[in-house]
Amino acid sequence: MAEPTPTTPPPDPGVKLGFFIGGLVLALIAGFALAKLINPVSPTAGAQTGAPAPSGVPSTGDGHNHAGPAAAAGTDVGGLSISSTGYTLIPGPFNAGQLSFVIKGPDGKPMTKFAVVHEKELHLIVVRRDLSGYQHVHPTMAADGTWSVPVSISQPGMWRAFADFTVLSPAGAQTALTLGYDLPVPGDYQPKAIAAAARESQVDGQTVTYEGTPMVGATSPLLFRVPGSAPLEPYLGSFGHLVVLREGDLAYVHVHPEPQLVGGAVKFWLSAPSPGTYRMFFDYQVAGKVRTAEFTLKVG
Ligand SMILES: [Cu+2]
Repeated sequence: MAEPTPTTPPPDPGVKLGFFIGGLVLALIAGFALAKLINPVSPTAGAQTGAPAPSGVPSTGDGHNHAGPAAAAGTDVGGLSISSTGYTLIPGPFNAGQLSFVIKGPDGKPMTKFAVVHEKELHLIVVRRDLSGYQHVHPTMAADGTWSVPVSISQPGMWRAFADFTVLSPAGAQTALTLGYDLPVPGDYQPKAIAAAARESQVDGQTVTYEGTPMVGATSPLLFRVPGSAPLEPYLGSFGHLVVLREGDLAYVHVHPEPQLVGGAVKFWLSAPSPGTYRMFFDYQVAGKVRTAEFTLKVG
């Protein structure tokens, strides 16, 4: 397969809300490829604040804009902090099978209004600090703003949870955030070495590949394929979701998806925030089953 050629820039992130078409992608989440509807504002600790969505604009499948690819280069990470732009994640009880938290707003009260992004109000990524044990789950919120979800955290070590969401202020303003916090699991921690960099990954008997060469300071396309499998299916409003975490500090790198398959591949746009080693987690669905392919990526 040919390397993707010259990088067509992603859609202009400065596009105004009124020009949004479902799935138009702008400059996540999230690390994960969450589409969120917001104005272009320089990211601060992974935060984006924007105006309320005009009525009639669907709240799912909208572009997710973490400032422009160029403007964001080198800075577009989240998840390093438990608090950002007035919003703070307050961890609740945690054990190996369940975790919970609330998101408090600037007034100190739990937030209860969240925008639906990629079909969910909040996406939670859990991974051990050695980048093993990746899980992508969707907590449910109680009426008082307490989020909770079953997780499978049985291996000892320090784990990290990333809550990726867009909160709605009482006035309707949207703030997209990724807040991260640690989950200590007692026991004899034997960190796993990160796998060597590779463009191919095996999951459940399926081979998953990617093309593209992410760089620092430029936004580059990444195309993921599952050759030989049944066609990729939409999952949470997109043909795939990509979470990219930086080894060393687990910065959550925002990735920007294209809404449609491109030549059978799921296409993302990624600007590496720095040189270093990254672990990419590609969630995709084939024949009704969601799997995650993992890749180590080295950026020089
Ligand atoms: Cu999710």
